[in-house]
Amino acid sequence: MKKEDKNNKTMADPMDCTACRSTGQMITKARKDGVVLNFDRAEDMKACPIGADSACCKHCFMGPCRFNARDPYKKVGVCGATIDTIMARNFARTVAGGSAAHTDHGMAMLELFRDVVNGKILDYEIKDTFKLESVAQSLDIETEGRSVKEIATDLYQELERTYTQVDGEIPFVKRAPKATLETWRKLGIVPRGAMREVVEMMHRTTMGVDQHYENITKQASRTALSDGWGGSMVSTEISDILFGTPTPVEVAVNMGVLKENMVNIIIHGHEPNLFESMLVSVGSETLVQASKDAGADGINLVGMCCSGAEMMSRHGVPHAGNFSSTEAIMVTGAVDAMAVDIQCIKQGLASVAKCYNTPLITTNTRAHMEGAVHIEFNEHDPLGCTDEIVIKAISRFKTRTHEIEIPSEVNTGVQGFSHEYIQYMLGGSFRGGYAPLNENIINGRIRGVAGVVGCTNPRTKQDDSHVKLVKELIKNDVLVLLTGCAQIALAKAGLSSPEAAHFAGPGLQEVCETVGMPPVLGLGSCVDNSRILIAASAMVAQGGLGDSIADLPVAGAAPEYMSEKAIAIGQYFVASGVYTMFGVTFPIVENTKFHNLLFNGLEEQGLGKWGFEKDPIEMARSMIAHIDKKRAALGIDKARERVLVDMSDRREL
Ligand code: NFS
Ligand code: SF4
Repeated sequence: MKKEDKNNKTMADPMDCTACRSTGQMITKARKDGVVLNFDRAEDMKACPIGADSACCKHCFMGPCRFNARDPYKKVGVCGATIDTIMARNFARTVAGGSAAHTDHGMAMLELFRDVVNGKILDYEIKDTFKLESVAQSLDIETEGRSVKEIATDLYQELERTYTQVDGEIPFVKRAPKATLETWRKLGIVPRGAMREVVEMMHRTTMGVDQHYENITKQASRTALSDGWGGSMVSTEISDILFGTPTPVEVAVNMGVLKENMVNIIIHGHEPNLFESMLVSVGSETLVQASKDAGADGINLVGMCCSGAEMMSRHGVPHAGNFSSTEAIMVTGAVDAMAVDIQCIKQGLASVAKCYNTPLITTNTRAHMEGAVHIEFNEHDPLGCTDEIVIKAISRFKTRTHEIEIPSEVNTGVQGFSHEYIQYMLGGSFRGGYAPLNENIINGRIRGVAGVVGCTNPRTKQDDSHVKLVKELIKNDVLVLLTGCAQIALAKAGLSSPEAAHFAGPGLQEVCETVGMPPVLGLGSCVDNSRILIAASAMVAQGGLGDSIADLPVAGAAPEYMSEKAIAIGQYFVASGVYTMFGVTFPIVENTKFHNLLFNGLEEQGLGKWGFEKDPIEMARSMIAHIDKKRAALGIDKARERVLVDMSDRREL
């Protein structure tokens, strides 16, 4: 349904923009207030059809060159580049961009770790020595009879190679199943060091260098693996060591976590250190008193997007919403400050913040924004920044002039399933391990495992595909692991509570009820997708489900993605052996050689493959069909007498 606004522009019905009721309520209010949000901008900005197909190149200034997707082989670029070269180069640069983001984030965490270990930074400490030891042991670092400082120093030196090494293999590929690692070695795609891979990827895709789509894609896999098994994995592991490994915690999610009578502060971004220090600041007696002196009942700290997902998992901090809601939430008028660091921070936030007199504060030296206030966050004096943010928020509370309208929705569920906890939860403390999961997969109670991850995107109805896809998967006894904005979508839909087990098929439901877990397990932020890789490796190591990740009855999806980082994640899952499906759009011309490589050829090389499907139910069916194919190859298909409810059954129902 479309309506016309006063300028005769058509506006989509808010409930066609989002499945999230509170966001829909704020879209309506924004229009009344004359405030433009991401949803309206998406209507206003038609996607360029040539770019959407990745059928153009601007890598040099003899171009830009563009192609007709209906007849892609009719032309070549001025340099002679074919459509396959051009699409592969564009894709590879997207992978490099996404990998660079995770890698730079991971490097920042590792740098922080180094300075905590050598005593230069005093505001943080190693919180999880158990995890420190287990990560060190996984890299063959001696832990017996050694001090925390000695182990941590060695671990730092070892992990630094993830980024800076120019030759050899990054440390964490040791954690991959042997057969998976052997496939990578055979194909020549074991990453050397993340910086080297990203730089080489950028070099190879500049004009006149690598002009074979297969060779470009190989380097794209190597670059992506340096993210998944490198940049991202180091980020997760170091963040756990410094701030604690998540264990299940009950958390409130949705815009209703804002409190009218409190000073509301939102942290949105990706690096957990800003948020960790913010927790300290909002706990300060002086600042709490200052908020009360201003007439508030106290300070209310909530998260959004991925840093929110990490803090929710580690500390149970309430989460106000995912990517598409970050502008909409300011329309409540109740946000007294929003502080951001890096990644997924829309520049549109600045103008919305201005409309509601909300201080928007950038904190990271790498990410300033016109129209925002910059208060630099420095790990040597973190509270200097975070205290000042609280003070700004209190003074905004004191001078609130806007009408406040906070949507009432609050959903509680359980979050914080780290790989370590899943292992403990399934096996109990004595027989901790993946044996019960594997047994339940082999006996057919659980059909397989799916990772559903990634963003929301205003070009598709917010949360809608996430929820439909996941409901269909669990109904068919597929256990779902979630991260990032996908995790928040499902939390808002009420699927994260153990009571949601009734949405699952009979087999999965039985397992959930026995263990007392929800049918979907939230693992944290996007860098925490590395936890899924580790879980998959643990399933292989446990035995009975093949030798490599490619043998497992698993699949992955990002049905509402928007970020380059999602493509990097998709490519590292594919290179790790997983069938990975994306929705919304895919930057490729179909029926080309490059298309065939991504969607078939990589699987023939022993890796996983890409899939694309806009309809979430169809997406679920493809994932389930793939899981069943893997079950058949493992010879465990007979164990499952329950069949998939197919389309004709559905119609009868
Ligand atoms: Ni992932 Fe996090 Fe969300 Fe997408 Fe952005 S917040 S790193 S990229 S939008 S899931
Ligand atoms: Fe055109 Fe080739 Fe230059 Fe790309 S690299 S813009 S295809 S001439």
